Amino acid sequence: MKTEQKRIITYGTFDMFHIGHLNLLKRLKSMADTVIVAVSTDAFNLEKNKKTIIPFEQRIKIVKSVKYVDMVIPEESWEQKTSDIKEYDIDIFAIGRDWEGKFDFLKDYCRVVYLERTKGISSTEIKKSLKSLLSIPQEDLRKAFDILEILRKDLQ
Ligand code: C2G
Repeated sequence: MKTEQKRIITYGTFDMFHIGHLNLLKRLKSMADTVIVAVSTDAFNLEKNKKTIIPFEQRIKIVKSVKYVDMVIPEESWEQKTSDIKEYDIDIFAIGRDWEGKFDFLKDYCRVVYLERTKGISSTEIKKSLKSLLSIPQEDLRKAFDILEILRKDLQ
């Protein structure tokens, strides 16, 4: 007998897509038949006080292309979760443990699961390491490029 098709939803910014995001989406696919991902719009990220590098149109395309994802929708507000769960007939709401307890009110509508995050990687960490490059003195950067130029010529 065919078991009922389970549908799961998650929400997130998914900026600078990395292995932490991929692990989460893979985990969702192991928990349900249909995986729906609501990707935060740039406007909603402003509301979340979250600065992003990659614009929404690109972030949602990247998430949609992940083989574990069946459908993507925009996340435009904090309030949309309840109506999304009803509209898309969701069985499980899942999100990383960094949100532990924040969405327990959704238990009235579906199962709520908080998943382990992947250690050692986050969009914030990536942005911090990119920013640290800016602290390298111009002179040192110039020397580095000069060396690279020499190496390039040698390799030709
Ligand atoms: N994540 C993870 N491991 C990491 C980094 C992120 O499992 N190393 C998970 C987060 O826990 C989240 C998802 O990947 O479930 C997306 O992470 P973010 O883009 O940082 O999502 P966030 O900005 O927290 O948005 O309404 C909910 C919010 O929109 C969640």
